Amino acid sequence: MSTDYEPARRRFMQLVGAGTVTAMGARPILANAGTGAISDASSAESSAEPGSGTIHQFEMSIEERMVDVTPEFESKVWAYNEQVPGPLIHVREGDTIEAVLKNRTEEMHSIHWHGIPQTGTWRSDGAPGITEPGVSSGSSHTYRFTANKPGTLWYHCHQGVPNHVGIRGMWGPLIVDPKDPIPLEREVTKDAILMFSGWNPDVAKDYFALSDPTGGMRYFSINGRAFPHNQPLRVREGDVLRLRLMSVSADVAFHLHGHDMLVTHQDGRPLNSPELVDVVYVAFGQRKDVIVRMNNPGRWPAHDHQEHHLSNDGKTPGGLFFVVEYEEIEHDPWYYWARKEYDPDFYFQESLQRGYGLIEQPQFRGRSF
Ligand SMILES: [Cu+2]
Repeated sequence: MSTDYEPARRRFMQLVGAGTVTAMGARPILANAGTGAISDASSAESSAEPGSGTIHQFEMSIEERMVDVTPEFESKVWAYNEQVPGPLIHVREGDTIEAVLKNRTEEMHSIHWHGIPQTGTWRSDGAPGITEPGVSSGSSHTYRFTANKPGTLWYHCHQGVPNHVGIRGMWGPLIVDPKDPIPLEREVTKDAILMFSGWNPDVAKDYFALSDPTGGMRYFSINGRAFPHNQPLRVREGDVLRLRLMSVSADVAFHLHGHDMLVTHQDGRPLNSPELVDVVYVAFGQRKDVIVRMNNPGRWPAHDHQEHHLSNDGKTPGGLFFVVEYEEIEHDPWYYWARKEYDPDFYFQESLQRGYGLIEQPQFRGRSF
């Protein structure tokens, strides 16, 4: 099997085996340190509490931005750290997160840490009017909690959810590496995050036109971009591919051609009976992890099987569709993406290898307007 990098988890397990879990081993490499992200692990030794993991301290902001879902369709968003999806937050089970959220928009927002039980820290659950007053325009709020549930989690605003989460991009991935991964997880050579959401072109330029704009969704995207404006996912024969499928505001009946997928985790937890499937349904808010042995070289469509998610406002092909490309297969000149400029981090493949803390993806930044 050929691997061009060591999965972060395997690296971590090696460190555990060697008894050298130190601040240096956990030091995150930030994709961009220019927008308020604080490197956490450099101070881990001084801030570690007995019996707890590393403390990750970082700042997050919310900004008004415009994003291109396709070259023909742009939408106003409220973007965590200027980007949609929001930045990757990657920690280990038992680590503590201390996030300072600064709201630079006119509207009230919050962060709900979806999947975190908030044991003893219910005031950090991020539900305005219930667990906190809400983070109003110009103010800031600190969330502090322990990531005591592992797996594929996510974070999102909990104010005006149908608008803010539904079509305004207020969501991002929260990956908590388990203390005790299942054996197959340790074999993974390529790890990818896919977040599925919808967009409403009728109200894209008016933040406040509808409190619930979800009924008019006519664009659908993976990590904020609709086909063909999204990206292929490249693998090599012998790779063990993990897809972390996350339904944000579009459910998905996900189908990968040419391979069966083993559904190993649901909502972060390993399943007692993993199932080998060729379609996997992911309900709203749900996450399912599938692990696929890449043993069938070719160029393979991967897509939602709900046809109404496969157009860009009626124009096909579009929506929740992409291609898994084996590197061994040369691009035919007639291939749809034959001359596509490749982004190797579109599915967070590289960001997931960058260590721990808050890790930004500059390619997902929206623009000012
Ligand atoms: Cu919000």
